[in-house]
Order: sequence, then structure tokens, then C-alpha cells
Amino acid sequence: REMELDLRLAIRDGGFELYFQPLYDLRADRLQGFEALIRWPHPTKGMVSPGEFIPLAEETGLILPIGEWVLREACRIARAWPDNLSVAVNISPKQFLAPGLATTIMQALTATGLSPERLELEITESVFIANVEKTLGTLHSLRDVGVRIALDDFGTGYSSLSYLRSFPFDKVKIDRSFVQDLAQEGNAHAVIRAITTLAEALGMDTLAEGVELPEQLEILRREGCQYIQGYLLSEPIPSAGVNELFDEMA
Ligand code: G
Ligand code: G
Ligand code: MN
Ligand code: NA
Repeated sequence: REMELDLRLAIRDGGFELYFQPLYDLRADRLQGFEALIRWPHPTKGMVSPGEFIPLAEETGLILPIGEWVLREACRIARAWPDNLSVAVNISPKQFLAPGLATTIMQALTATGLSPERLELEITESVFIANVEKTLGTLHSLRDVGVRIALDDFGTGYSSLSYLRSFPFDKVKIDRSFVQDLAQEGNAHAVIRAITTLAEALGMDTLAEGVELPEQLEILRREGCQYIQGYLLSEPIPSAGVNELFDEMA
């Protein structure tokens, strides 16, 4: 397929870019760090969104070299940030289940000099479906490296609770579908409260994704959600934009 060939060329030629979206700590009232999100400025198609090419990359196995590049690049860029800021990197299911992930991560950390506690890996529940035992083994080996682990898109799978009990995630990222309903009256408040209460009891942080409205932020704060992310604060921005942000903050 044409798109597959283009992906191979982009891998060979360094044709990807990372954008960054702020993760904000409501309780401490400060920036926690940024989530790295890949972008593909395509020579003829313009900016291709990861929603369009990550599935193909997963299917073809090209996610492995792409994922290695993302890790290395995210660590390299974060190394230059103030050292109380972390970077979150999405790890796709095939990448997670491939052998040697812990080694790849250690190499990225060593090569860039980023300390492990500044790197957060985001995984989705779908990795558990493939093989629970193997997933737990990999998660523990990553924990041994010293990186933090977040469960992404929480609530979209079908048996999330059993995974929460099986592994001590550092953070649970509540899917934006729950946040969207927050501005209206209804059960969304109760769902957010239940997730934050449960996560807290299990010693995990909670982050709400897709926060777009001030009303949503206020409700999340009230319901005890510690971290937020969303267009209300900022869209994903290029690395140069992150540096401008630091200049403004200084
Ligand atoms: O960045 P959004 O704006 O378009 O991302 C769309 C989807 O692509 C999200 O589900 C996001 O998790 C995924 N995604 C973005 N960047 C990466 C990446 O570097 N690796 C993987 N595996 N997924 C990514
Ligand atoms: O699947 P994951 O949560 O890793 O991907 C994050 C996705 O959510 C990216 O595509 C990012 O651009 C998108 N996103 C981030 N903030 C918002 C928001 O406030 N509203 C919406 N609709 N999407 C968002
Ligand atoms: Mn994510
Ligand atoms: Na998510």
C-alpha cells in the first residue's frame, strides 16, 4: 500500500515530529509535564494525524521503529526542560507486547541522560486482553527501570476494574468521554467521583482528559481529580512552543 511505503520512507528520513500537550496538577497548581503526541507532516497530504497512521503502523509492525524514535526523541527533548517536569509517552499494544521494551527504554534514558522518574508510559487496557500474565511481567520490569506507568483512556474497556486491582499504576487517565458529559447535570459527576475515590484508595493519581470548559475543571477539582489535560489549557504544541511557554513563565 502507498501509505505503508510512505511510512517506511518517513522512518528512514526522520519525517516525524513530536507535539506536546500540558499536564496540569490542580492540587499543586503547577505544570506537571507534557504528553508527547506524534505528528506526520506528509510531503503531499499535509499533517497526517496519528489516528490515521498508528493503526497501519501497528498492523505492519512499523510501530516498533516509530515507537523507538518517539521514546528517544521525547526523552531528548524533555532532558532540556526544567527538571521538575515529566514527559508522558504513549506505548501501543504491539510495542508493549514485543520483547525488549524495558531494554529499549533503558537505552533511551541512558542515551539522553533523562532520569527515569521523569518518564511516564501510557498504556491502554487492550494490552491486558492479549495476555494478563505477560502484561504484568512487563509492567513489573518497567517499574524496576524506575519509570512511571499510567493507564490511558480509562473506562473505555470492558473490565477495567480487574486491571486496576492487578497492577499498581501510578496514574489513571480518565477517558474524555466521561469529562464531556460533566457540564450537564447527570451521572457523570458520580462516575468521576467513583473513579477518583477508587484510585485514591489504591494509591493511584487521577487525570481527566479532554477538559475543554472551565465548568468541567471546577467540577473535577471539587470531585478530587488531581490532574487535568485538554484544550482548555492548550492543544498539543510543537517543542518550540513549549520553550516559548517556559520563557513566558520565567
Ligand atoms: O494526538 P491525537 O491528537 O490526534 O492522537 C490520536 C491518537 O494517537 C491517540 O489515541 C494517541 O494516543 C495516539 N498517539 C499519539 N501519539 C502517539 C505515539 O507516539 N505513539 C502511539 N502509540 N500512539 C500515539
Ligand atoms: O488516546 P490519547 O488520550 O493518548 O490521545 C489524546 C488525544 O486527545 C489526542 O488526539 C489529543 O489531540 C486529543 N485531545 C487532547 N485534548 C483534547 C480536548 O480537550 N478535547 C478533545 N476533543 N480532544 C483532545
Ligand atoms: Mn495518551
Ligand atoms: Na487517552
